[in-house]
Amino acid sequence: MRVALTGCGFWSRFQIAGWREIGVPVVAVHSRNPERVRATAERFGIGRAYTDLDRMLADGGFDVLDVCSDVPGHLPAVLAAAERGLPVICQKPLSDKPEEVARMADACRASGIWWAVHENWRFQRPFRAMRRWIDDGAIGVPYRIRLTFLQSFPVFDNQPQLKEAERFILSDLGTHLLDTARYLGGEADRLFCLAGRVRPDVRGEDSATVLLRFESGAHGCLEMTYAGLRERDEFPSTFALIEGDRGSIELGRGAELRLTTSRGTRVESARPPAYDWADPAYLLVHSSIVDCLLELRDAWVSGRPAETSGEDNLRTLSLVFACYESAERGEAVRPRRF
Ligand code: 89V
Repeated sequence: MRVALTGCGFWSRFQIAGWREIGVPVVAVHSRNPERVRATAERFGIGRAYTDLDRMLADGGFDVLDVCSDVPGHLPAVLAAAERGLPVICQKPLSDKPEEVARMADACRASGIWWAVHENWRFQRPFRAMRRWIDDGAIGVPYRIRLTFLQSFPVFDNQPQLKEAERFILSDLGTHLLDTARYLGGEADRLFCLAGRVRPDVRGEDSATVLLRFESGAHGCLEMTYAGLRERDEFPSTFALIEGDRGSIELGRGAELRLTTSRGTRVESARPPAYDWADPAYLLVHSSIVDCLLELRDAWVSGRPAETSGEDNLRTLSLVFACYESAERGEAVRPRRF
């Protein structure tokens, strides 16, 4: 498998390092910004650098296009790949606009390409361990899943575009949490969301609370903010509590998991490996890039849909857009399928 990558912003550095970590070469790189693409190519010793996406696609010599640009760049890149019948991986969220997501889905379905979303949150080590325990029946039948991401981390220092986004936390982070909620609890058929802007210097909503009803009957509760000020903050950790009829799993600071049943509490660390290319401030997230890419590579090589295939991710995005609709209407809504 050989990859071409478009987008040379903050995230691409870790994405390219992640591909290298699993032995997949990035053979060509594109950005409309000539300095950025030159710097990225030099940094990673990539021979082919382009400022024209169509040119890179026309030159070929790779199997998959990895779309690692800012959100507004996703639509044209995914459409261009679909038009050429080229398999494509796109960063989450595909878009913050349902009509753009529908266009991408239509184009990928019509061309019949293999398409996937780089949705790495659910690949964080603690969530994989939690899911194993649930599948093993360790806590019986889950009846409530709580995910909490309450941060004061200056996220805009590295990703200034998030400060200007009309749709912010539900689209950027809510996508991750809703996807992880699906991974842990299955599909949700109804939700209620409250969203608001706390910081006056941020354009979109920077705080949200979501109540979910899973098809299983379990309840979900997701809380997220970047406007937090707490004594024991820990970026980029999601804290979690899953309650079942025979026990519970708690995820706390330092990726520490606590499995409690009638026999007592078992404590286990789910700390990720510390890759030397990862930013220590983002370790949990950056290390999950590797596990996500491994799944994407294996899926592509064996010709099966990825765990986070485009089709699968549409279900997550249905929940994200349902959150915006619910917050606007002030009532519970059912997610609309793409
Ligand atoms: O992973 C992400 O999507 C990032 C961050 C965790 C900083 O929100 O944008």
